[in-house]
Amino acid sequence: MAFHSGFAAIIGRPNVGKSTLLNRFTGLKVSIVSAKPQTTRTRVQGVMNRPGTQIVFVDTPGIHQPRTRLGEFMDRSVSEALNDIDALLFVVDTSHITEKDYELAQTYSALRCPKYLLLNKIDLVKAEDVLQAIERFRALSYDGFFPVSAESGKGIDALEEALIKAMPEGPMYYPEDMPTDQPEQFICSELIREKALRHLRDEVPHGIGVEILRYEKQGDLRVIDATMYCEKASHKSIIIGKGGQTLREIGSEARRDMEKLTGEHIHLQIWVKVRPGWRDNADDLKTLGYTMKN
Ligand SMILES: Nc1nc2c(ncn2[C@@H]2O[C@H](COP(=O)(O)OP(=O)(O)OP(=O)(O)O)[C@@H](O)[C@H]2O)c(=O)[nH]1
Ligand SMILES: [Mg+2]
Repeated sequence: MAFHSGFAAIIGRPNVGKSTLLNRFTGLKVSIVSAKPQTTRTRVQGVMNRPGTQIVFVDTPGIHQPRTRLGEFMDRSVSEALNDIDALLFVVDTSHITEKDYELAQTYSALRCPKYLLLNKIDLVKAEDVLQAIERFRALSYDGFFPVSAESGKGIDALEEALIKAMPEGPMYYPEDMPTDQPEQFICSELIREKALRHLRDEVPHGIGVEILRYEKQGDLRVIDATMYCEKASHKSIIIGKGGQTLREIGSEARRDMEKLTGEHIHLQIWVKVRPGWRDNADDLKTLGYTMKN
């Protein structure tokens, strides 16, 4: 029997659960998740293998009005993710649907590929609210409306079945043992940013960028040295915290996740540096990997 495969882009406003969904399909944490908007900054691919089918899911940054060059890069990452796709997953947070969701859902309904509207976070709302939400979107030209919970997995099977049916004949894009296009080292830098997003408030975590300076195997140990950039001296002291407490917590949580990811023992050291305006500096963006690869 012929093999079926394709690319499915996951798009939507910030914080609706796109990365959580990608990780669920991949069965592995390849994209970081946080309760703060604009967590994802780049395109991240996660692969799902089923007998006779491979689907490459493409996680994207939340669609927002860019205010910095980093924001513009994020915006471009979304547009580029829509090139040559075989399916579109437009995601909304059912517990918090806004006018912008309708506007975007309408815009993307013009794309010419199978399109699915996902009502995520249904664990947070009543069943009747889900039905009401579907009714409001139903006039738009989507091929299916799926109530799901990316977090609990509810509704995911039905969605998966529809997607598998929609995939055209095609090659295996990734070997079966390769769940993502992201290098392990990049995921490690992202894990540091994820913990920073979780521990820090207001604008501090959004101004953070992480660069890995050393990623080295030494006997049984992997030694990782990372620099965390922030935008102001006052942010640096917040990140470090009283007696170094906050940075220590960020570091040890990141290290635990890195060990889970790599199966290795890890020695992690993080330095914090102030680099004003890096989100608008082309060289800094390049250093941190926020440039288009093609
Ligand atoms: N209750 C509930 N929370 C969810 C669900 N899916 C995601 N979340 C939470 O929603 C928040 C945002 O999730 P992400 O996956 O980071 O959202 P995102 O759309 O990738 O966000 P950006 O990368 O900022 O655009 C996190 O706190 C998740 O744990 C869900 O099905 N139910
Ligand atoms: Mg995300």
